[in-house]
Amino acid sequence: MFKKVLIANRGEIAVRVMRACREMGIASVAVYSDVDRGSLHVSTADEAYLLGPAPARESYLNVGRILEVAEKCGAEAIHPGYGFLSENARFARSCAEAGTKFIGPPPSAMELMGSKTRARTAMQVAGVPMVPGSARGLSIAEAEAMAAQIGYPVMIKAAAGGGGKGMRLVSRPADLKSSFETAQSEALRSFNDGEIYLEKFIENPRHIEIQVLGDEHGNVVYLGERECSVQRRHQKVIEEAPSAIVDEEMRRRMGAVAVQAAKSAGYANAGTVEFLVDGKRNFYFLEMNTRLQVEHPVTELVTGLDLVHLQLRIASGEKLPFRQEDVQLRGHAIECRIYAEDPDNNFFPSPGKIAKLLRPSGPGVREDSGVYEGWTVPLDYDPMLSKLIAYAPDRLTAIARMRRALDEYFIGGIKTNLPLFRRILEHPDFVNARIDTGFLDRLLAAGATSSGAKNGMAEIAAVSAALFAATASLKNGQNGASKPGAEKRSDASLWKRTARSEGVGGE
Ligand code: MV4
Repeated sequence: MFKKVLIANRGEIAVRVMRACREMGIASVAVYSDVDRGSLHVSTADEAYLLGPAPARESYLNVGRILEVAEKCGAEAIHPGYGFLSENARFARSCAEAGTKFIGPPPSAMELMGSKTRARTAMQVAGVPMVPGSARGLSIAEAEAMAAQIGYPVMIKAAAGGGGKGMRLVSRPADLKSSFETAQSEALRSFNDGEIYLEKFIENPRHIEIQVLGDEHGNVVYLGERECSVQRRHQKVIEEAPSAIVDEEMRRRMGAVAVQAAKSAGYANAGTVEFLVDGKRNFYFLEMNTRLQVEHPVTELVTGLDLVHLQLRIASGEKLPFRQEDVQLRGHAIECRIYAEDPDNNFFPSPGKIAKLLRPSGPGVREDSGVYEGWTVPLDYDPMLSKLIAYAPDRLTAIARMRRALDEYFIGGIKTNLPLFRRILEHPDFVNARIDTGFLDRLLAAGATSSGAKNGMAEIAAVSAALFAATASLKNGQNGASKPGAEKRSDASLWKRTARSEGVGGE
């Protein structure tokens, strides 16, 4: 096993990886930018080195400087976290050349999955179910012919894209040419690669992904699915495991496909195979993410595995310590991504000083955080503060637990999306697992967040009705402790409640 690992990231994921290192007796090395001197990941690490100025290009994306630090401090391996350099095959190659182990898949697998058309071709050959469409880049004329053949609406996508970038929905033949041209120039601008392909449009799909894990000896297992349909602008907001629509038989089929996809790509370490699932529960390969994902904790909670421990063991050459039949799913986990952003102002980033922080804990609650009270959230990076994860024996109890944990959570001094989660978790469609990738947009279109004083009577009635329905179905599930409408608590009333319980002394 490695004695020292450098974590080329910041925030909650850097802290998460350092915790695993500490548990395994591995020394951890933080790197940081000028504005991150006082960040939590710096004080969590055993050693820390300055990379450079705030802009990511000069700090967390600065390959030369990161490898120089690894060399100087004697780190044998680099964990890239997610984002930044995590899916950069050139970085993985540079690590190998510098004699430092990149904790992730082989660069060849990262390259293959980085090109959506190359990935589609390879996955098709491997027998992975695919949305009808092209397996390679197309000209406008070819796209028009293919769209006519598979039928409108179609989706135009950039081969170098992913995560929704450079994507266009085309509803009728008359729009194809201009959409193609827009998507192509956008792709050229963003990725310096204008390759465009086309797929049949799947309406209001669910986004369900399978976690895979492979060692460097050819063994690959799947660790169940994550339901990631609650998202906004291709940013996931809530994830859960398992998915309410995946039964054992569907899980086995999706898992077998994901393992096949990973094996045919020569994959090793942690990876995720993303699927679109249509209204008839048909699933189609979308893309493969070659990194540890933000939402990995929900899989950890339902499998009882520690994915970062396993990543470290795999990278150091160990075989997978269990077989597929040893993997058992138990209970239900839900994750909320807590952001410094203002849900009442179009989710505008809201960096600033965290003046007060009350964190949730107690049974079945995990908080993976990168912040502390008194810290100032910089405006230079993604404003995710923490992930709140609730775990319980079943979905409705996990929802109740998450609502309780959200009520305990108080982040003062900056705007956060906490009120949005309170709203989602009491929505009857969420409670009943009637979610697809359009769920959150529909909810947001229906009205302002519950914290706003601008709610009209109709909105209040709608919220009350939703609350009542949610509470009623929670009661049907199990605990009937709550009165309809009784659990609506604002940040302010939380403060009052806290003050009161402190006054009474230990409630
Ligand atoms: C699609 C689709 C419908 N049909 N492809 C969005 C992110 C990118 N990875 C692929 N995406 C989609 N591709 C076809 N053929 C709908 C989406 C999509 C989506 C996918 C996953 C999660 C959220 C989404 C939100 C809107 C659209």
